Amino acid sequence: KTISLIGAPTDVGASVKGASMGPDALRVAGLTEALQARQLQVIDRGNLHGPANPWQEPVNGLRHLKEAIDWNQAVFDAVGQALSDGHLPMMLGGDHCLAIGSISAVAAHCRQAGKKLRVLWFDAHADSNLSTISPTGNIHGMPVACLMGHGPKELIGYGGHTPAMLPHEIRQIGIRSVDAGEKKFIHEMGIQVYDMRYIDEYGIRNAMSSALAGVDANTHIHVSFDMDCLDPQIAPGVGTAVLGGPTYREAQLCMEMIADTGLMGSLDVVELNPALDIRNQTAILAVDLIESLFGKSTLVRI
Ligand code: DIR
Ligand code: MN
Ligand code: MN
Ligand code: MN
Repeated sequence: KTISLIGAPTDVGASVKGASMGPDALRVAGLTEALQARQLQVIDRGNLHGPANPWQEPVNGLRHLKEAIDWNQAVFDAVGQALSDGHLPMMLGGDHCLAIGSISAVAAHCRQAGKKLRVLWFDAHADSNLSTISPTGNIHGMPVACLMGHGPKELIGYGGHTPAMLPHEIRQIGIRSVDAGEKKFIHEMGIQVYDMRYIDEYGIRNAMSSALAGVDANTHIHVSFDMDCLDPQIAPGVGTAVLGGPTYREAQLCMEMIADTGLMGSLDVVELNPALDIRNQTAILAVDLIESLFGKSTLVRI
């Protein structure tokens, strides 16, 4: 399998500056070389282009809507192209609003190929806001709602199919910051969330085996990895850090359990903010976890 790296250097969906530098920080941390060392073919497509960040206040509850639409269109096209080339797209963010375009493309691909979709959404946040309930107007807090058809019409119609994703197709892991309106939305939609309390009580292994339950040979797993999922002690380079995330070992086990399925078909790595990082350690950690996601393990286990 060939991996297509697609850089999406923007922070239009956020209100903290710096996630736009994420793709290059991952390259500097040796992403391509680490994958090649695992005998994987890598094509680095470079960075997509899109509008600059105008740094404006939200309008009707949405910050930078026009810019987010254009960036997501670029991501949708590039991820769709990689999938139709038979490659595994790895979208390097950029902020998490870009998962709208990325997962819309993956969902379209799954519909066409007759595959089941399972999205594993690693995040400290639920990203299920609506313009009417969001405390910030930041679109990186809204991709899950948009993918389920709740959002501005331009953000919910990529590929001409709304909703792109159904609630039963996603599992959220590591969640610990949910706004009041999001809580209601998640409950009403019936989204399965393995929040930090679940992980504390049942352990990361149970959370992951439950999140992976029901996947089979005909399932396409998409991993949407927000770097702020991780505990800020190990991943300080993010714009909206929240205390109390998974440890290094817990994150490794998540990656290894996904790798064991052999079903991952696409990946987002988002919200890395090099401006807030310490000597690129969060990017280096991301590369380390991505190696595990692609099968690096301490021992031969099978
Ligand atoms: C908050 C923070 N729930 C919002 N969301 C973030 O602005 O909607 N998502 N940081 O990644
Ligand atoms: Mn997120
Ligand atoms: Mn987040
Ligand atoms: Mn109920």
